[in-house]
Amino acid sequence: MPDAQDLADLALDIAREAGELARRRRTEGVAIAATKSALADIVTEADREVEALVRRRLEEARPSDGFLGEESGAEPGTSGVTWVVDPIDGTVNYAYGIPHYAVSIAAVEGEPDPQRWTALVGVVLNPATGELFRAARGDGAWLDDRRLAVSTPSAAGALVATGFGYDPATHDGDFARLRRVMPLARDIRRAGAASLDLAYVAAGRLDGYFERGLNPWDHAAGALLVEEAGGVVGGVPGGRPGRDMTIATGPELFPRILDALNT
Ligand code: LIP
Repeated sequence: MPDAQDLADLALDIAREAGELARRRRTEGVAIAATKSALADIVTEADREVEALVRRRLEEARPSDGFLGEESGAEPGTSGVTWVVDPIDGTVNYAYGIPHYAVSIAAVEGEPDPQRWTALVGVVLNPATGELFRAARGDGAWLDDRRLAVSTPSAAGALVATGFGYDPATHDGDFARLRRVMPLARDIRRAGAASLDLAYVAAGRLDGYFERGLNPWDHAAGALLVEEAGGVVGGVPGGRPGRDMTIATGPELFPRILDALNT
């Protein structure tokens, strides 16, 4: 197995450079380059430029690794390690100038399939705040130099984050699931960046998070943060985080949210 600390050091260095580029482009003004799955699903020139930087740095450092990125797709490798990258997670926030977006970089071992891979390293950096969340398997989850731990909901209920798909046709189902979770919640948050929602669960800033429709690059790094902070991640019953559902909570809340989402 590759040395997770070496992978982590590389991911941190690249995330910092990529984050600075994203932050700088934001101050210069953001151009929408195209729409993808729906009119609301946008990609900016910065998304593409940041992913190209990450991909180039990884190819220079570890040319036999695989790559799976939101904007440039998949490239198989021969080393058994694949980098799963969302160059700017929270693209709509980024385009509107909301300082809540992240560079998300994960290194996984095995098949580049969220149902099968083993995440080794996860880094989530918010360039607007400078907060850098990181985890290496077996080494805990950290925010800068503070070790992270998931929370347990108070008697008032759980603070739960979620998100809604870009396709309006999916919203009825999303709202129905939200209605089923509400009895467990003191309140809901919808901040617009899955990787940061997951990082906040790891940090105890949220008691839980669930969302349908995520892509592998949205949850690859953040899910490892939650696990290394003592949390539980999952998807459909018996499954792992994936497009059908992603759930991340502390141990106490997980079965209750899973039950609410599947009754
Ligand atoms: C976003 C996620 C967010 C979700 C959005 C979108 P993007 O990723 O981070 O949680 O609700 O629909 O998928 O598109 O900004 O990389």
